[in-house]
Amino acid sequence: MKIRLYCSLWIVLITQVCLPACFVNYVNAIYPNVVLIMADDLGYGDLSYYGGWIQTPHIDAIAKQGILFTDYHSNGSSCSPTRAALMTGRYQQRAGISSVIAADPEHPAHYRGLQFNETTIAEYFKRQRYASAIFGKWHLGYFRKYNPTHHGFDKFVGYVSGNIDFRSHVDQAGVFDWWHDLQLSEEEGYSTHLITSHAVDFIHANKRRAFFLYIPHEAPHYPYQGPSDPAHRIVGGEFNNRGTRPDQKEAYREMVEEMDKGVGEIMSALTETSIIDNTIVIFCSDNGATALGSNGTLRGHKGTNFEGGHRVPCVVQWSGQIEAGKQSTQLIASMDLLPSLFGLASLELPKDARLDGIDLSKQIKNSEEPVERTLVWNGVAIRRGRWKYMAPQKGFRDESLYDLNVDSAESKNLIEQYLSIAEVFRNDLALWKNDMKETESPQPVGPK
Ligand SMILES: [Ca+2]
Repeated sequence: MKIRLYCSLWIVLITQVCLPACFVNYVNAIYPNVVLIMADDLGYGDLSYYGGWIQTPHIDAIAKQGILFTDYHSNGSSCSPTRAALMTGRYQQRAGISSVIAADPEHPAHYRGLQFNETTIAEYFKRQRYASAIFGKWHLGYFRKYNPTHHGFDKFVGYVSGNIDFRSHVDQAGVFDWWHDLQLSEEEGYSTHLITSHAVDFIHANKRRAFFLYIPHEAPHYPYQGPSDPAHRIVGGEFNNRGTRPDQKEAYREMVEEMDKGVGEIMSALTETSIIDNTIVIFCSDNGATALGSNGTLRGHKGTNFEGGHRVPCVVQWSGQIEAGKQSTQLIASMDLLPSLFGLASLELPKDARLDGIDLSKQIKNSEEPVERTLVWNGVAIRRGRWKYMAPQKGFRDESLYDLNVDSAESKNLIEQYLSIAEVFRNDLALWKNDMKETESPQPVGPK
């Protein structure tokens, strides 16, 4: 009897104590961590490694150690749409988030958010027993019910609106907006520094298990405040959204430089914890730069469907797995990151995951030749191979067709010479719009 009792105790001890520990180590040894860092409104011509005007040695180092994409695109040309696509691996129109979720409670779009029929990248990773966290900007719903902790993230520190004062953490509607999970919470500090320090702490706390860490930075979105600038927004107050600095361009530079230092701290944390070789690090932007930043030689800026609105930097490092110093011309978008990360990690997505994004892990990891695919922006711009067709849209009454292989600046409208190509694209856009309309998640239009 006693022997049987001792045996039972040993079985309990082994299953309750040893197995979970063994399992955690097993997970860590096999599955890579993912660190996804995204800037806000950073343009194609802002970073030094893209030939830009701001020195960003730490982001450049990711490109030098890994692969740089010259034809990466944000799914949207503004914040919320790109984030919806990034989170779901699908066109943002399917989530009913085709435009920015507004800060103003008088605006119907204030009440929109990521609905619960959507499955997020954090939820897909969670099913694989990954730990997950988001530090920074959510912008997929103002209300508690839309909080990232309800969308697969174990931990959230940051803000739910489009931008906040970097010091007082007040949004542009004059509402305090700094959260720790589901609670509004005072925390002193420059938001770029806070985002970085929470990310570094998370890396140290989770170094022995697989994790998905999403770091959506505020920089260099307005208000234009450098790390030494004081707060200028107060709750319920009146203020200029863009800040008080007379030299806004210089503030913009400081903001990018400070974010770059933060990237360096995150890379150091991965090195100190000896998990750098088992971690995929991605740095990208959520849409093109405003007129204050630079989109290089590209036409247009944030909010437009020209390349300057959505062709943005993207670099990926996975030491020992991705050969250093590579470049790729693969046409790739925010919504491809979900399936590509699963491809890189050799993880299977559920069979019923109906993604629009495609697995480009072979182009990322093995520098395989680019594959041809079609991308659509806002239902009015469509790209396949070298060609980009633009339907008539706000500010542009005429259709246009550009050959991006020779004219990435979209300066020569070739539509009269290639009417048959335009006709194919016109039909493709009509089919795409019908598909989105049929599958679009309904969104609330008011408080109820
Ligand atoms: Ca943005």
